[in-house]
Amino acid sequence: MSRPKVTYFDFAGSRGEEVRLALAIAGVAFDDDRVKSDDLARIKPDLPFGALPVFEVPGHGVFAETNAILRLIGRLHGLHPDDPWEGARHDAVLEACEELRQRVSATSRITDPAEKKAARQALAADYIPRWARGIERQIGAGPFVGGARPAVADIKIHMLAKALSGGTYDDIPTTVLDPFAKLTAAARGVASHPAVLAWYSPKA
Ligand SMILES: N[C@@H](CCC(=O)N[C@@H](CS)C(=O)NCC(=O)O)C(=O)O
Repeated sequence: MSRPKVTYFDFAGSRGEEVRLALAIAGVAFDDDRVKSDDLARIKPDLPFGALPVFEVPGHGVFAETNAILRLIGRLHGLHPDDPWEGARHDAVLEACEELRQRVSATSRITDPAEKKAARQALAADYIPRWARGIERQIGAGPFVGGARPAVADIKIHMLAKALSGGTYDDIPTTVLDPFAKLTAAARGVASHPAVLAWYSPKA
């Protein structure tokens, strides 16, 4: 059977990497199509919504919008709840993570350095801790949103935590998530998942 394909930029972060990690944890072999930023203008008109990532499944078409792709992979491979009520709880985490990403990314487009710094400091003082408290309220006994097993919602939490704690954004302290033990445990649980460790281990 032909393999699905993920198309995204060539770096280990953000939306495309969430999709790659979901497939890695699901144990699904896929074509990892990495495009250069310069290629985007050429392929953009053919993308469902003009942006990446996209997920192509032979016989089913090309899917866009990261959270929709994550839910699809999650439902197919036991990484998103079948139960509609529990699914809606996980959906809220996916959407809250995407909102955080959009708010933080928006600061990268601010050209005035002082204004950018102030915007990021404001996020670190208010919005990010509020977001983190909300995420923590969705993690019960843990370590993951749904309990013992990771879901696509946890992959999303991991990717945001990796960006914030990894110093991707100047003026957002890398310690901003440290007070949130449940959130950081979920993120660590994904980072230390055997399939994720294998994904990042040098390929022969
Ligand atoms: N809502 C979309 C946003 C997709 C998006 O903005 N992707 C970025 C890369 S992370 C992109 O393709 N940017 C280039 C562009 O929009 O021209 C999703 O969640 O997938």
